[in-house]
Amino acid sequence: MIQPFTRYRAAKITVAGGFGVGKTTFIAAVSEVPPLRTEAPVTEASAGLDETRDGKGTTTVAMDFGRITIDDRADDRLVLYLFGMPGQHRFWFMWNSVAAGTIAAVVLADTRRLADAYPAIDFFDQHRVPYAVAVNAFPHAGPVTEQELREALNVPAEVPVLRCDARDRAQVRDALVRVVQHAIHVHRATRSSPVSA
Ligand SMILES: Nc1nc2c(ncn2[C@@H]2O[C@H](COP(=O)(O)OP(=O)(O)OP(=O)(O)O)[C@@H](O)[C@H]2O)c(=O)[nH]1
Ligand SMILES: [Mg+2]
Repeated sequence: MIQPFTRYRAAKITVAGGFGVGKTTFIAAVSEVPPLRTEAPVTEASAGLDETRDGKGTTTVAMDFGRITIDDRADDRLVLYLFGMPGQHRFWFMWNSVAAGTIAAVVLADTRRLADAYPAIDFFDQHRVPYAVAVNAFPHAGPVTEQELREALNVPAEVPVLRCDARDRAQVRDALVRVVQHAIHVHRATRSSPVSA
């Protein structure tokens, strides 16, 4: 219960990355409210437009939304509002709207197709939004060291690169805490402003 003098803080976090990397899964794993999804079937009619991967039958066509309370002390509460980007190229025009006002982002990456993370990394670099890269745990992904990941993704040393199974609530929560800590550090150091639509 919120006490009379609870300090209530809220922040928007964006979850991005390539098609089918686990953005919708990541938000659903951790949300304390039923997540809002905008999934549509990948149909034959969209053959050649929609990508298909790992037998994935649906794709996000607008955004995902969820919420998690991170800091839940009696006098201080931090709630994160999670917005998931659509991964498919034809929906990238929505990224500005979905990310508007975000204080930080998680870019999900799959080691089998790291290059799919580049557009999201470029987007947050351009908008000066602090982000962490979370490498997802897909089967057959193979072992890759953090150094190899950093070189392949070309992210600077200060950007956190973590491992995170998007299906695991505790790992997703840890990734979010880490990106919030990183964002606080970056915002203090640079006084950067949120994305404007
Ligand atoms: N093994 C494994 N499967 C995962 C993991 N994360 C996601 N998946 C699976 O990958 C599939 C794609 O996940 P989605 O969450 O729909 O991916 P998305 O990034 O939202 O996809 P788009 O919105 O279409 O770009 C689902 O079947 C998930 O269960 C993971 O860490 N490990
Ligand atoms: Mg999705």
